[in-house]
Order: sequence, then C-alpha cells, then structure tokens
Amino acid sequence: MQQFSVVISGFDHYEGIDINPSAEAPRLLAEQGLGISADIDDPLSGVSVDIHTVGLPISFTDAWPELERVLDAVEPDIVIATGLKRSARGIALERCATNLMDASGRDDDGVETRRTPIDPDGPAAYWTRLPLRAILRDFTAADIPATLSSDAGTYVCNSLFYHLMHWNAGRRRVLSGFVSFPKVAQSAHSQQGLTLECQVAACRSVVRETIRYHLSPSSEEILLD
Ligand code: PCA
Repeated sequence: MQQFSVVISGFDHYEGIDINPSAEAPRLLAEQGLGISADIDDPLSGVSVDIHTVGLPISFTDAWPELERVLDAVEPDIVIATGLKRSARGIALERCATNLMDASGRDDDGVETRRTPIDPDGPAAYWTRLPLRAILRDFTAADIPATLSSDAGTYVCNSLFYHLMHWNAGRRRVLSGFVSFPKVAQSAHSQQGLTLECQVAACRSVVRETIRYHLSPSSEEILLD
C-alpha cells in the first residue's frame, strides 16, 4: 500500500473573525478523512494517507519557523498552507508567492511591516507546483465556487507561502502551495463566503487531486513547471 503524508496548516485566530476556516476546515478534514474507496474507479484506491494539521500564529516572525519544525519532523510528501482572505468570494487557489511584506496593520506580535522584502536576496516570486487546473476542474464538478489567484496579499499568509515555496525549491519530490479560504457563511444562500462544510469539501478536493497528481503527474495540470 502506498503511503502519503500530508501537512495542512492554518491560522489559530484572526482578529475580528469568529471562525477562521483555515483553522477549522483542515481540522475537520483530518477528522472526516479523504473518503478513499477501495473501488478501482477511485484513483486513490490502495493509497493510505496521514494528515497532520498545524495551527500557526499570525506572526511574521514565528509562523514559518513553527511550520518548518513540523515539516522537519513529518517529512511530508504534500504541504497545503491555508489562510483566510477576507475579500474572497470563493476559494482562491494561489498561483504565486511574492517577496513582499506590506501590512497596513500589525501582526499578533505588534510588528508593522511596510514595503519590505521577505528575503532581500530571494527571487521576486515563486510559482506553486500544485495541480491548480485539476483542482479547479474538480471544484467545478462539485459546485465549489473558486478562482485562480495571483497573490495571497502582502500580510502573514503571503509571507508564510513565500517561505514554504523557498523550502520546497530544494525538494522537488514535495508538492506544496497555498489555498485562501473566504469567510465562513452560515448558510449556502449567504451573499458572502462559503459554508464550513463546503470549505472542508474544498480542502478534501485539494488534497485528493494533489495526491492523484503526485501518483501520475501530467504537465497539463500545472500552470508552469
Ligand atoms: N489570513 C491573514 C493571516 C491569517 C489569516 O488567516 C492573511 O491574509 O495574511
């Protein structure tokens, strides 16, 4: 049986937000599982998956080192970092992490970071290698509203994403990326956001499609390589 190890990160709490879907959706997914069937029609049949979740502080200084500690301990095949994007209407599949911190407010440590590179010697941006097109196709089939997005903002989410992509650059076997969730809506008819149930389904689809792609990569499914 083929074994996969997946780390999914989220953020513990976010000021002014009752439920941060990036904390709840990964936790519920780990509880509920990926719904892998023994049926041969399931591309993941015969695969066993361990999901590790981690909640991170909203801190430019501490978020990445905390995630890196988990990655060192788990040595995962796949890493999905997630965060809340207040302005998002649906799920935003992030294409690239940019080398910029430019926060209008302070992080949880009280640090204000204006127009500063994350790594003064690093590239301007990194592309994710997650199979975003395959994920988007699966979302469409499951009626999950989503878009491809070209930036995860300039706050802690983007900074974490950039560090993760830098870490991943030296580890081609690992696939990693960032998914932004919208606010949690109370009902499917809400004008803004998506229900937590829908966000868990999205998280499941991201992990399943990424494992499928890991098992049998196809160049059509990624944006760049
Ligand atoms: N979203 C913030 C940080 C934590 C979160 O869930 C961001 O957009 O950077």
